[in-house]
Amino acid sequence: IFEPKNIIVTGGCGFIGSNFVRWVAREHPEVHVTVLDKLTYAGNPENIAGLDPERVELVVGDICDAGLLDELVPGHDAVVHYAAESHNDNSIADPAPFLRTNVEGTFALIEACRKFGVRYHHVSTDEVYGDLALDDPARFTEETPYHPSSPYSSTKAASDMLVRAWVRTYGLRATISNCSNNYGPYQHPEKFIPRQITNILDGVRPRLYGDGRNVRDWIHTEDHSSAVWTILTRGRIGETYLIGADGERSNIDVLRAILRAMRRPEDDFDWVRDRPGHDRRYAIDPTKLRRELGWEPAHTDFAAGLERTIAWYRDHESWWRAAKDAAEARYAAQGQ
Ligand code: NAD
Ligand code: TDX
Repeated sequence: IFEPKNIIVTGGCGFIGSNFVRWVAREHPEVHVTVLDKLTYAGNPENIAGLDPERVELVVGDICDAGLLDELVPGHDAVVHYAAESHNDNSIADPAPFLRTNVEGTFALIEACRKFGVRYHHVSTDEVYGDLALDDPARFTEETPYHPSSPYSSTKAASDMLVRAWVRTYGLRATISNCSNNYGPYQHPEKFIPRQITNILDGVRPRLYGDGRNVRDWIHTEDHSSAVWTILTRGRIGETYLIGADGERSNIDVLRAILRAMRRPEDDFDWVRDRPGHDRRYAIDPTKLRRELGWEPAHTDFAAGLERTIAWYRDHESWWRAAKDAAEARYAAQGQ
């Protein structure tokens, strides 16, 4: 068992990274966290506001900045890498920042970890495996071949491959996790669930892509955080672990659940242009993580998690308003 005392969390001002930072501050108060975040449109320091400044420190900077990493990484026992350009629709409109942050940024981090002998955990996505047919009983496992579809997922796949090569060639002490779709508070309003909740709060009809039958495997972000901590501290070096909580749902079912919970008619939404190359279905088989490391998700009641998420957005308009208006302007330009 690895007991880190001083960790760097990249992207710790984003949705999932900030959940991990708050989770560590709550569950492991003996650990010091240095957040390294560029504060792009998706990063918000409010996501980690109010935490003890003795235990959580924010460094604003770019993971691609090798000089900064040379200063920052020594003295830490682990880097947990969440920072990324994370939105598929943005990657279709303009892939360049995805290549830079997701591929070159990962390269800079693993080089720094190699140089200073630091443990590395790589946070990735199930989208690297491509998609499954709706009627296919199979789910993704650690053995599924890589087959990414979008500029976003292909850059995440490339970053995973770099990490695997650094493990094998240089003996980098690394683990990789590939998680399914997260939901919960602090998710950027460009993403499906918060976009529809905030549309309804604004009196705007939700927007469903294509035929709405695409399936995503939903997990609460708290469960993703506990899984990453489990893998960081007890995972075997060089291994990949899939993270999922048996949460497969079609987009139209999720949208109807949001509409019901917000007391709107179930057909009160608009069909819009489909996402080009739109993956049909994602599904995770989390057996390895459960059997080998004994991890279990705690937030498996999706309806209850959705209710709490809706309540959070209702109570935090000042957090999402500016980001929402900017995201909707981007969508309007794409006819979505
Ligand atoms: P997000 O877009 O909400 O946050 C990304 C964060 O990274 C932001 O704080 C941003 O400022 C920061 N960042 C971006 N480029 C940077 C750079 N060059 N240098 C430093 N910081 C930079 O993303 P998220 O949804 O929280 O996703 C976090 C990670 O989890 C990503 O690696 C993503 O691929 C992975 N992931 C996400 C999901 C999901 O459902 N959202 C599922 C599985 C895996
Ligand atoms: O307005 C919308 N209408 C709609 O039907 C939006 C924004 C999305 N969708 C659909 C597209 C997807 O099938 O909803 C589904 C979820 O969309 P996103 O929230 O954009 O997520 P997805 O593309 O599945 O990717 C997410 O999960 C895997 C994260 O954004 C990635 O970072 C993660 O790797």
